[in-house]
Amino acid sequence: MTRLVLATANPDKVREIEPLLTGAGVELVGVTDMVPEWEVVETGRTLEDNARLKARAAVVATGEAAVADDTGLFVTELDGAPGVRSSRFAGETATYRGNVELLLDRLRKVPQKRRKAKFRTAVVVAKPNGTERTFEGVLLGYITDSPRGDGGFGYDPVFEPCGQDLTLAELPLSVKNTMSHRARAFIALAEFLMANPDWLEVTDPPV
Ligand code: ITT
Repeated sequence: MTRLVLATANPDKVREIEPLLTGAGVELVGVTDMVPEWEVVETGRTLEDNARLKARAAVVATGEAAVADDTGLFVTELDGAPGVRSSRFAGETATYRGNVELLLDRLRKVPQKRRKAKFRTAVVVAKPNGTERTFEGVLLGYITDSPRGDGGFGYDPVFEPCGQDLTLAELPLSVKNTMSHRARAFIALAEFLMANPDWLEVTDPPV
């Protein structure tokens, strides 16, 4: 097994990501288990920028290769909001519930067929020698009228993937992990690592 530091402060994500990388011979270690005070201010303009900021900050803090994801919910009717600001939609100290309430309020008069949305995840894996790779995953769906389900996290109770009549919070994690934005991005990373088994070990500077 090769060690890879997981650069997130969100335990809900750790639970989802772990099963996605086990098949690729990767042992994930949470950055906050190694450096408890680890924290990153997400100042990037894109999901990729923020994922890179988190991955690089974890490389600096631990001296090891690290992976991070940044995810946003993009709602068509709201011109792509909350997007990169998904965690802070209802304010700097917003809770999952506060964000969901604000979203439903903004869409209060919007009919079902205009409630299209997508989750997008950018994953960046970074090594101490400066080499990086980026992967992405997208999930299309609709925002429901009210929250349903108590699985998942964040906006899951109000997101119904296309072709489903259950929200992501009503689906078991094993099903969310076959289709989600985050699953698609991390499966792409797992496939890359399986095709390039020495990639994490190589320490030469990039050319
Ligand atoms: P880290 O930056 O420490 O990884 P975070 O919670 O800030 O944790 P993101 O910036 O990637 O993570 O995510 C922004 C918000 O988007 C997050 O707080 C959730 O509210 C929401 N979110 C992310 N992934 C989600 C998912 O799979 N389902 C529902 N909501 C999600």
